Amino acid sequence: MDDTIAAIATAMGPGGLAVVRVSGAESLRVADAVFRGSAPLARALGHTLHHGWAVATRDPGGAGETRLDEVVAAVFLGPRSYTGEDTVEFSCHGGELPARRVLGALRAAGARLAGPGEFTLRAYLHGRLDLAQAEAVADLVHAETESASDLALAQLSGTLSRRIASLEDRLADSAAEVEARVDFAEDVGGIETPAHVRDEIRDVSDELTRLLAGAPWARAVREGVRVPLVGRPNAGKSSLFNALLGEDRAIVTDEPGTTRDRVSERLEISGVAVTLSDTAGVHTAASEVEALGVERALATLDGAAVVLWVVDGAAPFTPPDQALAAKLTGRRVLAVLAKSDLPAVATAESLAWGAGARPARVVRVSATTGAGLDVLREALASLLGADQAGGLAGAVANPRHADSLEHARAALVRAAGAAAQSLPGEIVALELRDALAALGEVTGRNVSEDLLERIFARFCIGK
Ligand SMILES: Nc1nc2c(ncn2[C@@H]2O[C@H](COP(=O)(O)OP(=O)(O)O)[C@@H](O)[C@H]2O)c(=O)[nH]1
Ligand SMILES: [Mg+2]
Repeated sequence: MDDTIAAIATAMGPGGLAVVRVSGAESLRVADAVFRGSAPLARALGHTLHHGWAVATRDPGGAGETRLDEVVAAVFLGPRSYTGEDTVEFSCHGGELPARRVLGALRAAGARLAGPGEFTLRAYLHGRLDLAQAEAVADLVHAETESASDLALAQLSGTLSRRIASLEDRLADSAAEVEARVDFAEDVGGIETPAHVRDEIRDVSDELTRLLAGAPWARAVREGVRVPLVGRPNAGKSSLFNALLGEDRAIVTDEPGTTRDRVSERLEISGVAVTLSDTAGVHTAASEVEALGVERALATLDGAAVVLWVVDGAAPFTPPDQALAAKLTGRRVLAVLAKSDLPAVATAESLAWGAGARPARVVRVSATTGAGLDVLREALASLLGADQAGGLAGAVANPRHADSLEHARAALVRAAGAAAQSLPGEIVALELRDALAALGEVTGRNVSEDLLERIFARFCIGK
């Protein structure tokens, strides 16, 4: 962390501006080797802008300079900078070459090319952001809906971190108290865990339960979900796909088996980026191309958040429908009785499964009239967890965080059990320390190098 790093912070390609960032103990010296303005940047105050030229030395002897670009240098002095270190940001003209050449000159002057997320990693290592906040930076960059962006901003501003940190503080107090009683067992009345500590353990555990209840929805908002439509040929999948997208995208015909490959489109449902995929009808395929489509349709089920099982509501429910139903066992299924504008033949009762599983919801829709589409969208959102979620501020969107909180909660359940059975205080304390360590994986009070590496590998270079 002692060296000085540099990278292009903006996306490559033609554009208005391109920003090259330098950070580290030597960043002002390195920047001055490249910058020609009215005064050296080393003399600048923090949070100031300086117009000038970026130059490259023409030969190793240092005789003569070539102008690379006209730039504005922004100087931030540590610790009041993004990374916490002295930082210079050169705003270059947009396009790849000016920024690339300025970066080259900075490297020639001694800066090292930054790795992915290394500026943010430094912000974390210097205590400018905790780990959950640093991860929110990447979430913000990757957000595809306004809700995902709001969620990331709330996490970046520390809403989740504060909730977890306060739980950490409370558990640390409880653990210290239990440990003190163990150490001075004779003085403070034996091994009983006091009632107020037991209450505290239960309260913290309840708070974790509340946080985790909203986690599936928050994750759906953060990452988006995949929702495949499956069903027999002619059930009305492509029509529904089009109706949900509000445009004609997939081919609709009267001839069964026309959709031979899947067609995917993005849409937004209650702030979640949903990748909807229309698939070939699942049945015994007549041709080879079709068989391939059917195979792919079944493959899309893996990793799908919810499967939309489309059944022709205007036709009898048949053994092939039943066969498909069996393939859906164990998935989270939203059944759609399509063509509700026609007289109903198949009903919610007809959707009897073979192997014990049942659709979570059944909704009647008509792609032709649009009836039921809103109910379908709502049912989908509620299956994704919208019902359990409170607000998105302070929500647990990152599965890594959810795993750690789950771990902490399990340890607290064990701690409460041990306390209830009047087991030795050492055991209660051990479980409390385990819970604390798990919470520390979220805020970063307890993380390995390895974990940090994995987290920051997701970042862009220059962030
Ligand atoms: N009346 C009515 N017909 C529909 C509706 N949805 C689909 N269809 C018709 O059912 C047939 C098959 O539809 P399609 O979407 O291609 O089914 P897929 O094979 O499951 O993709 C076509 O003739 C559609 O016009 C609907 O909501 N109402
Ligand atoms: Mg189709």
